[in-house]
Amino acid sequence: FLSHPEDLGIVAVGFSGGQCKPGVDAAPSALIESGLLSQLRDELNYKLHGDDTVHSYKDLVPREDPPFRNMKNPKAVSSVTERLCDQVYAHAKEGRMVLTLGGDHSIAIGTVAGTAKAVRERLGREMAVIWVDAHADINTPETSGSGNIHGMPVSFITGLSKEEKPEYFGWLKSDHLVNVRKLVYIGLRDVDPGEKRILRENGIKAFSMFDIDRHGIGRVVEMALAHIGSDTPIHLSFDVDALDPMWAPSTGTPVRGGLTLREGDYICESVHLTGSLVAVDLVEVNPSLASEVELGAHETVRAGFESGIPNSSPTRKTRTSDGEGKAPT
Ligand code: 4U7
Ligand code: MN
Ligand code: MN
Ligand code: MN
Repeated sequence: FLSHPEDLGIVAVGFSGGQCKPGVDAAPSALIESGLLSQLRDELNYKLHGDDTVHSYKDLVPREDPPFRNMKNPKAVSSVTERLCDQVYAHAKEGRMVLTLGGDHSIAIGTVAGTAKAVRERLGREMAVIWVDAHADINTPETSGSGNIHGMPVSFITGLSKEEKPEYFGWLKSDHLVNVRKLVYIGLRDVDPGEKRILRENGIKAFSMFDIDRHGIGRVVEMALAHIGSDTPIHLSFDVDALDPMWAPSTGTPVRGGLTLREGDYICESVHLTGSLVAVDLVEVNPSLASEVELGAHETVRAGFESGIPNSSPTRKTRTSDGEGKAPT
């Protein structure tokens, strides 16, 4: 589905307004300083598009932003995601894969909206979303107990949450949305009661940690891809808290009993191998939350990329620096 598979649009989003803990806005710089972009460029031979600057969108954050329908920072999150949607759309419209570095998970409202619209226009198709996360992020403003919008993005991008007012996500139109039948979760283990009801009532496909224990990651990914159907463009939204805190402790809402580092990598590698991947989000890395585990931030930043972007395309050189990272066979 990519007209330029060797091209990668990079969007670095230093935004944390979808939740209350500072620090997640520093993740893109931490990832970039650790060498993510140079690895993509020099080892995986991608041609990178987009400036290396991290966008903070400060000009879009209003002084006054009182809760609206129980949402915290609603105007800020709405206008940041609206701008982000345009940035992602511009890359995707050119037929490039898009990699967005968050930021908290509210930013996926913008990234998914941008790719969904570009995929419709460029290919005349509906896109699928694979949401890898400990959480379902499908609260509506009304079911949310926290009011944090990073727990709501899926409800907005599927149209389950609707709002007319343009400054409160009313900018989302039908061509930005994804069908609930084209949504699949992997890694769930902390789902709110209201979210469980939404998943059930809409028949949404979800593979929890229980399913991974039962079937193994290989079979779960196979079933997830079968549900989406072959020949469907895929947007992968990866919340680092899907990984067990052992591998990714520096995140705002860690939940024990998560994916191993290899299981997380395996998901990314398998999805990439389909050849249908059009966009990836990497979100919820918070380098400042590292007090308990001395090396937590470093480990979490590393987990975000060192083997997370698979080197599985036959057109790319295999990684040689450490003898690892060969394409899966
Ligand atoms: B994340 C939560 F109540 N469900 O809505 C909520 F448990 O992007 C957590 O997955 C949301 O990290 C977590 O606030 C959002 C809570
Ligand atoms: Mn999460
Ligand atoms: Mn999330
Ligand atoms: Mn989180």
